[in-house]
Amino acid sequence: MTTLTKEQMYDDIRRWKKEKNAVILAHYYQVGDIQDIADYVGDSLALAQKASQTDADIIVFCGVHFMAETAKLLSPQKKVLLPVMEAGCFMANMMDEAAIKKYREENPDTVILMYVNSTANCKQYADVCVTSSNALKIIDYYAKQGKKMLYGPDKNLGNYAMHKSNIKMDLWHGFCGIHNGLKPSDVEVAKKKYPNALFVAHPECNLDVLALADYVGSTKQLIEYVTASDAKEFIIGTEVGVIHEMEKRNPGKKFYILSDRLKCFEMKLTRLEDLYNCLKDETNEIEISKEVSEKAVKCVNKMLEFSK
Ligand code: CIZ
Ligand code: SF4
Repeated sequence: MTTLTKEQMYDDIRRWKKEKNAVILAHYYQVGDIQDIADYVGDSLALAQKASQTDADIIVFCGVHFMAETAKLLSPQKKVLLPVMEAGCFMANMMDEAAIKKYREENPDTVILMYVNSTANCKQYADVCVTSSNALKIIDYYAKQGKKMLYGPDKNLGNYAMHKSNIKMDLWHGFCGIHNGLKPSDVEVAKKKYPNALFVAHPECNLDVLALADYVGSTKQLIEYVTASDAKEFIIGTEVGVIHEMEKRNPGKKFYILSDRLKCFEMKLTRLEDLYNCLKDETNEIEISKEVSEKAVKCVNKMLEFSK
């Protein structure tokens, strides 16, 4: 247990970053104190791009395990540290390596589109990776080629893409426990309470919730939407951490979280103290075998080609 104040921890972190040539990447779902000291805050696509471009020797990834793994896939020669090793992702854990391997073997001609929220072990069997920021574009590309497709593990984003683009894909039956738990009645209650607010939602929510949204998008897209909008109040249908960046960019606008349940326990495991200790001691290094890494990185690179 450290008894340092936040500012004292920030001072040490800044000093170590310079001394060690380290960079701190943080996801929008992290607590505000971590977002505020990070070099880059973003969604998993932007953070993967940063990880592939940085010339730092150490990347401290404040997020969940699959995100740090993605950074390691793109920078195998760098030390990638995850402050809390147990911080996983409910959805990523819903795809089992043996099951996707079997699907690959039985469906050699199907394009496997793998949501970035998946383990490196599973990514080995994918043709292309996608995030919520680029999923529609990449799915559309393969649909236009008349390819048979599997999308997973998130059935909700898959259903949303099929609904938007009028295409068919096989879907894995994974979901995010936090977004999937939202109900249209939650939206109706919030809209009554805040009648002037627009409702924005993440595509990891069910279609019946998305049908009530004024705008659907990834965290980055939601942040950009509320910033560009003339409206002054918003009901937020994604993990509560995004509100930190929304408020920073939009003083004067009001943001209401749709439900108190929109808190990712895994993302919130990481406290400033964990980042502090991790950078100080250089602990919790992500390791991926060369064999897995060489296969899994291909689908991530393929995605980055689409995102240039
Ligand atoms: O892709 C990401 O970073 C996630 C998990 C959500 C989002 O929409 O940004
Ligand atoms: Fe995974 Fe859901 Fe947490 Fe995102 S919010 S990291 S999908 S459990």
